[in-house]
This record gives sequence, structure tokens and C-alpha cells, in this order.
Amino acid sequence: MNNILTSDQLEIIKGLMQVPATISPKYFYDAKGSALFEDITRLQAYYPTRTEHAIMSIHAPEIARRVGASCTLIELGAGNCQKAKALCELIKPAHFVAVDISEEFLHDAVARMRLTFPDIDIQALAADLTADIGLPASLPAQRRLVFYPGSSIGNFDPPQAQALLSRIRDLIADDGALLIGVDLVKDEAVLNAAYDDGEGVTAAFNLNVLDHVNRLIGSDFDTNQWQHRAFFNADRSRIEMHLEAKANQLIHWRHGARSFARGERIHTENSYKYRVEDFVELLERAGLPQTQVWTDEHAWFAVVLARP
Ligand code: AVI
Repeated sequence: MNNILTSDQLEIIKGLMQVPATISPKYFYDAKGSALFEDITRLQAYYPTRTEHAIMSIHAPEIARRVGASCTLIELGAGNCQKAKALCELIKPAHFVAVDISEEFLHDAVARMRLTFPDIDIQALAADLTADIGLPASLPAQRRLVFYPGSSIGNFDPPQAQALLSRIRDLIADDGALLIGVDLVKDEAVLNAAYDDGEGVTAAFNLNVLDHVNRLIGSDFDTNQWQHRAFFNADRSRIEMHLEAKANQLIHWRHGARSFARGERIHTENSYKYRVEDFVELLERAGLPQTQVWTDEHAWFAVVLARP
């Protein structure tokens, strides 16, 4: 067996050896995790997806007018491309690039998009947004619209979020724009229910990361020995997701091991909730000072159009 570790393996093992242990949320999205996330987006308790969809539908004409004619649409975290589909109908770009970390999932979605939009040049790009997004060299540099829906920006710590927004600003040059969804601070009970739903779908999504990690580093996590924990941390304005050990256990992987005591946690995700003014400030610091904000009637979610 090859003894050289891949960067994913190194990152996972480093996180597991930390106290408290961490697993990056990017490892949620194997094929099963991506499908479970789609199930989450359909849950009654998980308000972000339908709220963002409602904002985009109600304000579609104004959004289209303000976005203007965009030559190239680039969707980050495209998943099943459902949201880009509506935007393609609205702004009719010449090119569409779907970027996502889950390659298997992306290819099927892009194949369906090509059937729906035979006149648009459509490409799939498997990329990790924490690194540089290497767009195809053939893509026109003018009038790019980066679409980053779903409040996935909230899964980055604010400094990382600002760094990603700066990289987006570089991708769009001076005549482009960013259309982004961001989840807002609200009643804690609403937030907690969205990340700990009664049907156990979010729990299954969280636990699935252990099966994915087992495949990636050859570890022996048993999902029956762990439980889902999710709660709003008001001091840091974020939902935290953890996996908590139900019993003392020793986890092995190739050439390594770590013990976990009953009750010890692995931190798997943060989901930051912003105030509109704080998010606008973050965009400004990233070089995107011209903003237009749309929200829903409860001000639970915002869709922001930002330009250099
Ligand atoms: C992908 N991301 C925006 C989701 C969120 O709400 O932070 C991931 C998620 N985690 C648990 N439920 C949904």
C-alpha cells in the first residue's frame, strides 16, 4: 500500500488529532452527503432554501434588471444546479460554469442542464473553494456574474469568508458582479430547529461524515457510537455542529489512532449568521462596496448583489 498521504488525508488526520477534534465540513459532501443535504433543503424546519427561493422569485425582474446582461454565469457550490436553472432562464448567459466540490453529483446535474439549455455553453468544475478557483482559460473575462446562493458563505469563519469574497472580486474584474445568499441572525429557537430537525435528516447528514472519513483515511468510526449535536452560539453568531461520543472509544486509521472519551466532541461545522450591515461591511472590505440587498418579510435571509 502507498504510504504517501494525500492532502485530504493529511488535513483529516491533523483535525482528528486536535483537541477538540475537528473535521472540515467539506467532507460532508460525498454522494450520500450531497443527497442528504438536498433532503435537508426540503425540510420544513430548514427555512434558508425556501426563503432564498421566495426572495429570488419575488424580486426576479428587479434582480435581472440590476444584474444586466451577463455573458458568463459562474455558480459556486452548484450542487443540483436547480438555482442556476432559474437564473439562466432570467438572464440567459452565453456561458455557465457549475463549480462544486462533489464531482460525481455535479456531472449528472450538468448533463441535465445541457439538455435544458442547448444554447448555453455549460461546463462543470470540481473545485475546493478554500483554494484558488481555476476557471477554464477559454472563459470570457468580461461581464461575469458569480452566483453563490444558499448561504454557504456562512460555513467559513469571517476571515476566510473575506478571503473568498476577495478571490471572487478578482474573478469578476471591474465589470462583473456577485449575487450571494446570506443567512441572517434571528430567534434562536428557529435557528436551533433548522439544524436539529425532528426527522433526524441533519443528524444523518452530520454522522455520514464519519463514513466518508473512514473511506478517505481507512479509519474505523462506528456511526452508532456517535450522536448529532447542533446549537446556536450567540457570542460567535453561529450555529455549531458537533458529533459527540456516546462511549469511550479508540479510533484507528492507517498508522495512527486516537481515543475519545464519552461526551467528547468532534466539531464538524459552523454556520455563521450575519446582520445585514456586518455582511455589507465584509463585502466592502473584500473590494465589493456597491451593494443592493433584498430580504424576506421576517428578515430571515438576504440576497445581495455586490459590485466592485
Ligand atoms: C451548505 N450550508 C449553507 C448549510 C448550512 O446551513 O450551513 C449546511 C448545513 N448544515 C446543516 N444543515 C445544513
